[in-house]
Amino acid sequence: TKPTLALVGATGAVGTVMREIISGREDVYGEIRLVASARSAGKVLQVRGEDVVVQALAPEVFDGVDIAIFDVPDEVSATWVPIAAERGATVIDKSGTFRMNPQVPLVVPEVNPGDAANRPLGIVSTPNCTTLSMMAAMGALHEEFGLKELVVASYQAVSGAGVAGSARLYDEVEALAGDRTVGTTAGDVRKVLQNKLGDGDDTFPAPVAFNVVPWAGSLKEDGWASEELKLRNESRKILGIPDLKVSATCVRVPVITTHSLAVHATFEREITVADAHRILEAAPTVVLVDDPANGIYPMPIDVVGTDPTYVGRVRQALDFPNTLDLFVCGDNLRKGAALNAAEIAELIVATEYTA
Ligand code: 11C
Repeated sequence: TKPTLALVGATGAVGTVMREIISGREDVYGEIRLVASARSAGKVLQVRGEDVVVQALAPEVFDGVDIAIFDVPDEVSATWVPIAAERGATVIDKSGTFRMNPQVPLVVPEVNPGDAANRPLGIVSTPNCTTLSMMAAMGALHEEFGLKELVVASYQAVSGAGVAGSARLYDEVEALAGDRTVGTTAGDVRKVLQNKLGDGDDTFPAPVAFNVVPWAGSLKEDGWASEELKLRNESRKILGIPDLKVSATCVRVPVITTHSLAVHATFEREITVADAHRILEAAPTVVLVDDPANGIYPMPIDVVGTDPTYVGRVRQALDFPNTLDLFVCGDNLRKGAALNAAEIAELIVATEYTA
């Protein structure tokens, strides 16, 4: 029989894309339940072209559920993922809560699909969208040339912060539009936004429109942002390189959806641009867009709404042996979140539910 699926967090930014993705891929599920906070219970949403009434998160909604995909805040996952697992569901969790738990596999199907089978707690985690943006590409390069070090700068879209993140950037752009002097004096963007939108919004620590904000996530020890540490720890776990050297700076940019990363990657063996092109071209979920003479490189405006990881600007670092510099883009709501979770679910269905 086909497994019953529950989508928890069905009304959020990722939940919305998740319903779309599930509806567009091969239908491997029996019943699909949509679950959200009590506030959204009773809403009718579409999945697979059918109307489904959203149920409030409660222990009973997991009875009879085979696979539950969670996309909810960390603290909600911390409480509810174990309840779903206890009721017999295999949980695929998008939050940061369980990712580094040694008893929870952290899976990117292109890189470490086998890890999904070993889940003593009944939980599989799916990585942070920033980490995910580069994993398919880096995994492919690592397999042949052995990755040793990553220095990364991220250019993160506002929808990484959910529906509220996108709403905030749209509001800011609208408030700033029309005045061709704004952005020419220190503090003028802040002033216009304060006047038009008021104080008190804390979606981001600073205006994102007409700006770049060198901050994503929460403050950790020694000035690191949580996103930067996640990039390091998660990359190590997914790639299976516990001593991978990683240093990252995460930056929020005025893009609605699609995270970009500038990656400086050092390998154990000598690697050429031609080697990298060959490997990336052969990687099924990677698209190589690397023809700068013709203005062809990966960019969020071309990537948004699509599934692959796009790689371009591949260069041999001039002063660093065995090192490539490259630019990666991935839709943070698709491969960065919903798609990876859907692919993990499909992997589990294919290996465990079909006789
Ligand atoms: C952002 N990457 O762009 C974050 C959102 O650990 O899954 C996802 C945080 C996470 O804001």
